[in-house]
Amino acid sequence: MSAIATSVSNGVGEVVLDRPKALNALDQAMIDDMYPVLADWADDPAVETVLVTSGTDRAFCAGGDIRAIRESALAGDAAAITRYFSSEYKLDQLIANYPKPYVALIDGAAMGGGLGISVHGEVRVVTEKALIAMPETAIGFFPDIGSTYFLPRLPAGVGRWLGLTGARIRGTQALEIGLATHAVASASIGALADAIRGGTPLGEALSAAEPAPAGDKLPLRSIADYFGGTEPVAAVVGGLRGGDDWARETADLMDNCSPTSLLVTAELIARGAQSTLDECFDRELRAAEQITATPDFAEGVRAVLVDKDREPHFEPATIADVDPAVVARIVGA
Ligand code: QUE
Repeated sequence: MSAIATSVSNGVGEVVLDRPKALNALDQAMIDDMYPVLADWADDPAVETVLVTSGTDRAFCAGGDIRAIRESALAGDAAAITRYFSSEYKLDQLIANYPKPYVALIDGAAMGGGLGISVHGEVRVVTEKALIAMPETAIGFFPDIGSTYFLPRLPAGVGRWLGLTGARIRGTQALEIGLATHAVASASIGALADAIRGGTPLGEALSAAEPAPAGDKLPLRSIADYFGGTEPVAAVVGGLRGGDDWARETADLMDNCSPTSLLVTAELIARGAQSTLDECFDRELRAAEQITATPDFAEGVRAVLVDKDREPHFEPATIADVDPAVVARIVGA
């Protein structure tokens, strides 16, 4: 076994994510180990409920193994990249179609690939310490893991806002928009996990948990005003620049992102609104293969995760200079 631990007791199959030094970022071995276990449990009468937890209080799962993907890209190993994303998306699809209650307990960061193994499940429990985001535009990638299906189905503009800006939201805010199904106090998440492990019926265990303290609500009105339409990305940024403090801070977030990623993301979310989940995963796989071969991906991962200088030099550097043919090639037919 890799960085996951699995067990079955009292009708509950549990997966513990345990790669603390990498904030549980999903590597190829974790995906390869997790898939067959979940596939077995789907047909195993001894398993009534699946529980996914983190072995560290530092994170639920920070994302995919983006560093390794960058290494594969720099080495020209396209097959390794295809293997990674196709196995990751296959795992997400298994969870989306899971025949039993699939419960994720999120008490820390859940971003990118971490949302792929939680948001598609039936029950997503967060705490006030949960930090949720799709931050890929900052690394020259795009929101994947089936998010091009669920982002356009969130309340007005919220999906475009999350996907374009990489904004981080809290657990209670994720509940507000339906990404989470329950919000419980971080102090009681251990007791909730123990109750579920002990075979307490899920509904009963959830009702007994202390609710998460209320936090700031999302600025849903502003999000809808700026992101709720179908304007091109350049027009969204222009509108934000002429707006209030929140709007200008939001524009600043987008300034740190790859312009190519921003345009690819807007197009994938627009197409995802009209597609099935399976179509979204297929489109994302082709786009992931294409975009990881571009210099912006290697540069974005370098700036955010390798050198951590957070000063990526994206090319082209402005939205206006991105060739629409390049976006069309990445997004596909
Ligand atoms: C965008 C991403 C990821 C990210 C940051 C982004 C991502 C990812 C990680 C990450 C963070 C800390 C770690 C680690 C990985 O950060 O996918 O191993 O220790 O995995 O802006 O997509």
